[in-house]
Amino acid sequence: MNFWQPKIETMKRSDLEDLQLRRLKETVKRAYDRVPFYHQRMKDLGVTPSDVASLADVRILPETRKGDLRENYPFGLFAVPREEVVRVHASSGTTGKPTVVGYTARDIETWSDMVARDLVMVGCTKEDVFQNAVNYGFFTGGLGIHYGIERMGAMAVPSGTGSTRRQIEIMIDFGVTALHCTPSYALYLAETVTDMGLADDLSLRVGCFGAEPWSDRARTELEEMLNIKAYDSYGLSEMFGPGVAFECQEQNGLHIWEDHFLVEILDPDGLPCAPGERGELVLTSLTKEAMPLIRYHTGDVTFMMAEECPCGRTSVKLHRFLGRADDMLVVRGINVFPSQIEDVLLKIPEIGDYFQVVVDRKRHGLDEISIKVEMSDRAFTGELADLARLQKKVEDELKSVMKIRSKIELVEKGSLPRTEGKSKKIVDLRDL
Ligand code: DLL
Repeated sequence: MNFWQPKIETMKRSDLEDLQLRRLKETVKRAYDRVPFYHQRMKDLGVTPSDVASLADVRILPETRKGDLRENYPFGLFAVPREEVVRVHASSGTTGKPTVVGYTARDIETWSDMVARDLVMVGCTKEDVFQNAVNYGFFTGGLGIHYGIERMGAMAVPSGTGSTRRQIEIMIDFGVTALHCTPSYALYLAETVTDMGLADDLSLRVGCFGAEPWSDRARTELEEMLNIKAYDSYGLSEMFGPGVAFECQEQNGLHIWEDHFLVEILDPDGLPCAPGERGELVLTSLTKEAMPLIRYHTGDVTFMMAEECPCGRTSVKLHRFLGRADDMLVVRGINVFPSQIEDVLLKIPEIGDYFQVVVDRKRHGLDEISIKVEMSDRAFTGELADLARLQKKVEDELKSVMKIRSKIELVEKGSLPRTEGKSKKIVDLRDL
């Protein structure tokens, strides 16, 4: 079996919970003593660090949301003096100020070990040549994975993003065996290498893909096209970055590293969900020094999987992410989730992997959804009657699920924009 920190990864639940409680108390005290924001929030709630006596007491603690990071821009939530912060990352977000996160030297160590755990868990060794094809900047995916690769001893190939053909050349010339990038970029790489007729020249065996949701169908395609096993990787800048939760070789749920995070899944009323019940993932960091966060609402929807994992790791598993709590579009008063649209599209074999939803408000004031959908190669007969039939089929199936009609525009494979980072599946043109 492949373990990086076997003692922690296979720790008895009761020992793990003792460790969590000790670390929770330390974190709460650190936040209370050193971060004015948390001091005030706890004072408002009438709680002090000594009120935390069990893990369940997390529920008496204040909650944190992305807006709190923005309001304390840039360094207001740091719990250490400036000279102890050795790195910052930032996420641009779609509106307003970016959110900034900071790390002490020990935070970087903790994070590197966490990523090393993930990579070893999926079977990587020092023998691997590991290409990291994501942006190396403020985005945590670049340096975060890079440090993990170096930590576990594989050879890091920091290709970053851009010039896809060159990336493929490097992959072949260097004998790259493991790849990390976003799933949308992986699909584009796979398409390009297939078009170049070079798929058989690759030596890839492992793919780690994350930073955005991706479907099981995309997994199957990537595994077939690149001849790899593909693993889901979850993380967020506020909790170090990538590496927070990762699939093991079972490919059935993501182990979340509970020695570093206390996990809650909450329903819309803020009540805890039982295993199997979907809700929002809320995390409390247990080891972060520079910027501890208490009950941080990730906005990501998942559920806890109760069963033990055959891989021997004892940390709880999260189901692959089902979308974002705040991703819901309200169109003509009806709630529409992009993941619902995706579910419908993925079941139609004539449809390819790319779609883009455009919501617009027309002059007469009604919202309209139009969806550009790429066809798969095999569906494109060029016959107009076939196209019209397919268009109607997609429209009807979407209508039955979403309850409102959408306009489908079938487009040729390759015509929607490909991306090197996170893809943008929703374009909302309404001025709301
Ligand atoms: O995306 C960190 C990361 C980098 C994860 C590389 C994995 C690989 P942020 O830019 O702060 O950090 O975005 C975090 O991305 O709250 C989710 O909504 C989404 N996300 C990340 N991983 C997954 C995943 C990085 N595997 C936000 N499945 C998170 C679904 C994901 N959504």
